[in-house]
Amino acid sequence: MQFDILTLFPEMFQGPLSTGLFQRADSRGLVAVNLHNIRDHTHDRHHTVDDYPYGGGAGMVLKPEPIFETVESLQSEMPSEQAATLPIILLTPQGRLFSQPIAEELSRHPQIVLICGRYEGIDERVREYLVTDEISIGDYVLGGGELAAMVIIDAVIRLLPGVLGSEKSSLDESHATGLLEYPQYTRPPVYRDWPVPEVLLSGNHAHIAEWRREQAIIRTLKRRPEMLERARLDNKEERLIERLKQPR
Ligand code: 6GU
Repeated sequence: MQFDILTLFPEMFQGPLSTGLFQRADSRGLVAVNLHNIRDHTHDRHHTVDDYPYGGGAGMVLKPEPIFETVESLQSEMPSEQAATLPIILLTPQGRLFSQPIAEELSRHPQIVLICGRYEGIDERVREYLVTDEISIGDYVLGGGELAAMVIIDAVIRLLPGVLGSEKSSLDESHATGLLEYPQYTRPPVYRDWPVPEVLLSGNHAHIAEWRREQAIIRTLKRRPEMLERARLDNKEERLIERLKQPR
């Protein structure tokens, strides 16, 4: 899978892209990340990427020309059928809220373009006539889209076959199942005065699976009750929730 990132700060990506999951995926040839400096697509002596807002007001606005030209230059090097379906995503707090289903949707594309907004805004014509999607990673404001792009790349590449150690491990976890994850323990069996729950040492895999499912439900009810409305639960699990909801 290929990511093309448009940014004014390509150096921000160096750390994350040379570590951990990214590095593993990259060395296995499973991902390619191309950084495009928007400033390289300016034509004036001062490499101007922003300008004053029409109508006045504080702050600067990113100019449309360098952004259009960067995207069009990478589209010109692709087969036209692929260019026609290429997701061109603007990272902005005004976008749709990023989630696991969106990560899964993006992971099915062979290539995506991520445009990192900066400063106080971006010329509206980029939204209207260039981008195909706008994504936010949460209800808070970042200085720019770069960290959001890294969050999205991280969430997407770990879904690609061959990136994680064991293929199934991304299917079982929080948000993929619609529930938060169950508690995990490792050795020692007693640390200070705190024992590992006995069922986990029992070797009874049916009991362990049942306990884990129950713990995931309890934790989700306590911390993220709204997630339970979309989780797929059987009758026994629905009854467990009703019981847990009763005041003691
Ligand atoms: Cl994608 N960009 C910015 N600047 N702030 C954000 C965001 C994106 N998502 C949440 N906050």
